[in-house]
Amino acid sequence: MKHITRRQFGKTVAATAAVVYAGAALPRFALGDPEPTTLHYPKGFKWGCATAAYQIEGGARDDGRGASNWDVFSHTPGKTYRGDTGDVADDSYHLYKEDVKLLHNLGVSTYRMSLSWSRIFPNGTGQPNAKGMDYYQRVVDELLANNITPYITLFHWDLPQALPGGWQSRDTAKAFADYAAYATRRLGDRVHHFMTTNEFACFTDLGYRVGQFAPGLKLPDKEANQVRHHGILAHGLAVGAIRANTPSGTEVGLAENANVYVPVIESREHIEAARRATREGNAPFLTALMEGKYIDSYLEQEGSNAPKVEPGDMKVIGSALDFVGLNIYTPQYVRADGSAKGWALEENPTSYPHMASPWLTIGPECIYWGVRNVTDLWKPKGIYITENGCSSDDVLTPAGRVEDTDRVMYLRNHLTQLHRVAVEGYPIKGYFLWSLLDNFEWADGYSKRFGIHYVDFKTQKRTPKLSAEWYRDVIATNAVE
Ligand code: GBH
Repeated sequence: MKHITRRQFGKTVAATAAVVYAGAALPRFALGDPEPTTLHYPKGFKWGCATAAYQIEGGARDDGRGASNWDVFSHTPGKTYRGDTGDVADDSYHLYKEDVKLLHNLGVSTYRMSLSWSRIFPNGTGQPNAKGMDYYQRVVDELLANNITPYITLFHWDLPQALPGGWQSRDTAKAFADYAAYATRRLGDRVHHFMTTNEFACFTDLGYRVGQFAPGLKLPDKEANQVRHHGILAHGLAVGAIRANTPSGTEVGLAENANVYVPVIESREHIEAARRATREGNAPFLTALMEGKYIDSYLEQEGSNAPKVEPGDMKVIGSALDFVGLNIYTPQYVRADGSAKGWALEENPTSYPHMASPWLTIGPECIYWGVRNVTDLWKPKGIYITENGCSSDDVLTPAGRVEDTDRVMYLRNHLTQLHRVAVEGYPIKGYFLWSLLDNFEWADGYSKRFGIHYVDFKTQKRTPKLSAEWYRDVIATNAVE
């Protein structure tokens, strides 16, 4: 793909410069730093791709799968773009071997996928459905046969519809732990990395307070805060359930879209402001997990709407983790101010650039500061970027190509910041690109494409985009040129 590497290019420039300017003092770059800009990642760095069950599987009624809240929500008129649903999606339920082949061709060492809870427990609790579990055994075996290590998320938003009250009920947290126990016991001989939940704010606040995601409720603050509490309690209970049902050495974490606070200027005061913002701005979720408590500023802010906590809850919620997974897409800029709080959010100007999804503003430093703030505050044993990627207005040309130059630009810049944080010694272990292939983008239906493989949703044909070619090179060289 490349005709001349930067290394060769650098040598050529240096040789030419030496002839023309022999004897003169030259700027360092002209003398040919052997690899001026090649960014090498640590040895053994894990490169992967991420997906989620409801977004790719389809097969919504196959082999005894029960309905999830997202089946119901997406089939409710007006909830998703043009009424799109995950009934078929990428049909990965039937085409999973093809998808593992895509992963193999990329050369990834890891793959992050999720399980559909209602495939395994059609009613959320009670009798498991053997055929549902069998499907995941097949997928895992196919991955392992291709030397790809599975990282499994137990809950990526598709909640069994049969559970009364959904996340409004504390019993759902217990049901989740039972499901986690069963699924990880069945997979634990072959799978050694599990994530409990994906993005608390999305399945709690967006589902129950804002109403934009399933189940589409707009509850008052007190009830919505209780939903949040049940979400993090479910995580904590599942950590214990997984540990009790898998061999020692199994790694347990989660995938969380913590708000990433980037200092407006990298000066000491703004860096300090961003660190404080990270702790306070993530108080209901990541901070509660890392510290095993709701911090004072959150309790004060919520006052009488604060969640009801039962004895022992916070200890469970604060269960030790083997790694923290961060889903990182966008930055929030923060500056130090004179207030008692010490920080304030900066608003972006209207000219601030974004990708195809309007919310997806571009600020590659979010990768660096996301990892750094979380490490500086809580020193987790390991961190993964469990999602990073973007939507583009991809077009399949008649020649069968997708030239997603903007996605390559987005990814290259984010990986540059990933390199920066790795060489500074932060405990970053791996990176999962969202996503392997175009898929059901929740409320946006099929209108937003996040894949590095283009999917024709009529024929289910997968076509690697330019970004897939580019990512394959990154993985092969363990470097960004
Ligand atoms: C992730 O969420 C999800 O884990 C993944 O399933 C999803 O496909 C991927 O990102 C891409 O979106 O419409 O302005 O109200 C990332 C966090 C939270 C970002 C919800 C979009 C809606 C913003 N997402 N948010 S808006």
